[in-house]
Amino acid sequence: VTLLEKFHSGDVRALARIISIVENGAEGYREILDRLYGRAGTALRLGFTGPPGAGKSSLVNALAKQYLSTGKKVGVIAVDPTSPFTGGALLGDRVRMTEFPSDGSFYFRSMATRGASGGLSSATDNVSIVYDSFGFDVTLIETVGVGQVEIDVIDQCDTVTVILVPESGDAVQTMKAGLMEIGDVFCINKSDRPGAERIRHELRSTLGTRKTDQGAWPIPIVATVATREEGTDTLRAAIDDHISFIKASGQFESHRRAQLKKKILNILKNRFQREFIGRMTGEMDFDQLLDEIRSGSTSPFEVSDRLYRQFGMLD
Ligand SMILES: Nc1nc2c(ncn2[C@@H]2O[C@H](COP(=O)(O)OP(=O)(O)O)[C@@H](O)[C@H]2O)c(=O)[nH]1
Ligand SMILES: [Mg+2]
Repeated sequence: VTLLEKFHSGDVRALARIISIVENGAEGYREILDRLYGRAGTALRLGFTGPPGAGKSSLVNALAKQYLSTGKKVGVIAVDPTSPFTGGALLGDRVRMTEFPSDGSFYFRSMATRGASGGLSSATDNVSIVYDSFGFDVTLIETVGVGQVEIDVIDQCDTVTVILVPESGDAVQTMKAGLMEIGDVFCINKSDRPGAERIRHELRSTLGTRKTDQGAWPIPIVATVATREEGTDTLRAAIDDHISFIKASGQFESHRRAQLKKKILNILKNRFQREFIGRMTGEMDFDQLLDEIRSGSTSPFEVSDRLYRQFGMLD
């Protein structure tokens, strides 16, 4: 029996192995993905982002339980941008996982930000495809709301929930962190703490200034206490509403198509970079070109033009 056959029969160890192969871009990962795409495309991708300690993992766990309790199969991807130093946090995630079933209806993967930009978002996308074709109904993706890599990951989600806490400070700070633009649903977690009402009001008035066209999605703000699973059913309902809304409006499909196009262009770009530029510059006598530039007889632009032309790419 092949690995893929085991995978399709619901074997969790085959799932784990395929995830590792795909995540690492190991031998054969391309062929695996080629086959999996035919069976993927229906799982929802739900993103959760917000400052460290806001309660993203706690909320994702609570929501995972809810989806499981209604018979849905759930995959989780936790993106940890500070990987080398968060052994504790990752361990915490793992400990919590003992509350979850190991019968193939649930899987958790934590991924570290890699050096190469773009590498992580394509890895999370590929792992989501694996989950999807394994038969999961929802993929919950947790990421800290910072750099471009995390934004790329969040971009791939159908619905983005931004999680704030009373301690997040004023709404202006949140806007500066770039979180305002990307949320479809806002969640004020740790609503058991003082200041929850205040941040809710500030958020409401700040969101009010976001361009709202006629018939646009009315962005909900949900208060939760993740650790007591309070408000998490309301949060889930808000997310489900958003999915229904974008499916009815056509945004769901157009967003997915846009993401696929972006992926194709990205694959091409990487391939060009690897193969074409490698071939172009592999046997190049750079020293001489650099001498010419240093002596002032040409510029990096002219040199690139010359190289480009040499390969018949520039008329
Ligand atoms: N008081 C309170 N603590 C919470 C709540 N949600 C999470 N926490 C705690 O906040 C800390 C950070 O939570 P975690 O889910 O790991 O946050 P993350 O870094 O955003 O993933 C943990 O100690 C949680 O137990 C909440 O609603 N109220
Ligand atoms: Mg976390």
